[in-house]
Amino acid sequence: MTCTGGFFRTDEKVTDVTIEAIKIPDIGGADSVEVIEVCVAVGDTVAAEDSLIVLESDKASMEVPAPKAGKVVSVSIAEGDTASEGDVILELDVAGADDNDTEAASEQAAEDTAEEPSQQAAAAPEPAATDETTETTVETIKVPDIGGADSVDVIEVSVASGDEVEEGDSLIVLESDKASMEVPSPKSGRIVSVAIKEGDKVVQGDAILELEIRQAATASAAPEAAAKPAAAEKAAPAAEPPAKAAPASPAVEPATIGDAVYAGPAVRRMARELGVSLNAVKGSGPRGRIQKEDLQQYVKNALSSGSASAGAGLPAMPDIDFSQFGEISLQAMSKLHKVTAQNMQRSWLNVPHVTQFDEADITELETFRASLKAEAEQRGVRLTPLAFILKAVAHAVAAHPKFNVSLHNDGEHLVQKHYVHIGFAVDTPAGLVVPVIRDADKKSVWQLAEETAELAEKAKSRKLKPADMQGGCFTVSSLGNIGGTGFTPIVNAPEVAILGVSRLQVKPVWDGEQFAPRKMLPLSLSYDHRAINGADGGKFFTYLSGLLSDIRRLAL
Ligand code: CAO
Repeated sequence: MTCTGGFFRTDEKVTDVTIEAIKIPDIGGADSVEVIEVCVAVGDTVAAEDSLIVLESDKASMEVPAPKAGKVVSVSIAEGDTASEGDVILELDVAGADDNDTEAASEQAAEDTAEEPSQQAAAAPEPAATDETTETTVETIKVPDIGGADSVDVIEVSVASGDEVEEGDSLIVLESDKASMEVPSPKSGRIVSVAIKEGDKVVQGDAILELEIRQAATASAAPEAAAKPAAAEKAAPAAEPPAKAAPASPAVEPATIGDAVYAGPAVRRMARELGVSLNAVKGSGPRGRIQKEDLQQYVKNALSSGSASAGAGLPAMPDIDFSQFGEISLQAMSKLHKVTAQNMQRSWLNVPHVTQFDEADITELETFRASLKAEAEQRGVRLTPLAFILKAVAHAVAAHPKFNVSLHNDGEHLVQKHYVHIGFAVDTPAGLVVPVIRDADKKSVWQLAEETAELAEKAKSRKLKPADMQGGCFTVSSLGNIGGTGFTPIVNAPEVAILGVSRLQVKPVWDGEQFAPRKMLPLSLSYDHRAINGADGGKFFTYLSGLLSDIRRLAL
């Protein structure tokens, strides 16, 4: 921020001019204003112009920059304090600071200390020794680009006629209903007249004031310039503000003045650095002002929820107080639930899903399964349709290598897998888990039934190891024991396909001569359209349905 740089006092030189007390500068006559942010801590190294604190009155916010580089030795001010001009902010060890910076700031400090701006202003109209070698011009300083905002309120006029201002000093403060913005002086000079007052509404290009600028005259130009009365200059077409004045104080981006955001310059800068849109951040400060902590919390939440919304530019969900509609209570999500939520969202946002539906006639399979009931009991195995489905899926995946890939992160390759590990979703009291059966294509239906039961039991008693849930190529999610006629499962990325199984229904199916009651198993196949196209999906699905309808084909 440049607008306050000229107001600094660095007049307490404690030890051998290396430690300087940095004080609150002229804050436009406000008696005491709230410190809403302290941007530095003891031990921090700051560069000249780094923000030290942010002040906020009920009308404007203002960042106080470091007048020079140095190391913060002590901080005398805390967030929530109220402060007035001259209060010590901190002590800065400037020993290691850049010499030029230090010298320039010390000179400025000496000038400031010796003479208050008003006294300077009183003396200014009569430049003594320089009269013969300077010329004066009068420029109209106009309202710069205010980010396309229609009209904004002038909430503060920081200068008066006769004032001397340095380049960068704040001239006025503008405020829309959501943001405040200081307009700095593009040049040093003396205020000739002020064209606006507090409470006015302005738009880009409106005249703010006329500034008399003294410049060293060249030998040839001097006489002509000296003869030119200031009034004539004033009557001349108003000069456009120099390029430097076009954007307002860089600490408050003009583009945000029309946005629904109320935040100080430091927060805005931090948001820019983090790539966060402040529109998505809820402010906890006075009048909904966004504080540094709000931004930090927002980023923390986005990271911990795996939310891609900030980066993907998706609008954030509104924060709703549900208690306004009735009684509520908050229940902590289990770790598993949170991990599942993250994985689901990541897949949902990353994978372009296609879901196809089909029904497999498993009448014969069910007859065969029923015929195995006694043997299953002997073996101590529960033989549900799932073991057959896993067997058929493993067979289909092995026969359709396009379903056994993952997309490489380089965006250039597919990772083709030459193993067939099939995962299956298990609903547990703690949440959803997906244990993986390794080399499912090489296992018998009995083995698959046994392993499924074993892994499901481990899942429910939370005894699965990470390795038990890794390496899957394809997932089966069966809600057959629960019900439903179909659902659209979310691909368990980095796998590229998943099969949803719903509850079988006995349906009348036309066999060419008559309707016959058949046991129809509703299936849904979701796949990543980046890896699998619709034709491949259709072929795989038809093949799988065929296997389930006639399991003798599994032997082929
Ligand atoms: N249609 C009709 N009946 C079915 C069926 C289907 N598609 N699938 C299973 N059944 C029957 C079984 O045959 C069994 O009945 P019998 O004992 O009479 O044979 C009964 O339903 C119960 O089966 P089960 O659930 O105990 O066993 P399973 O092998 O079918 O499934 C498991 C095991 C672990 C997958 C299952 O218990 C489970 O957790 N399913 C939930 C998966 C899930 O949550 N998916 C959603 C993920 S996305 O949110």
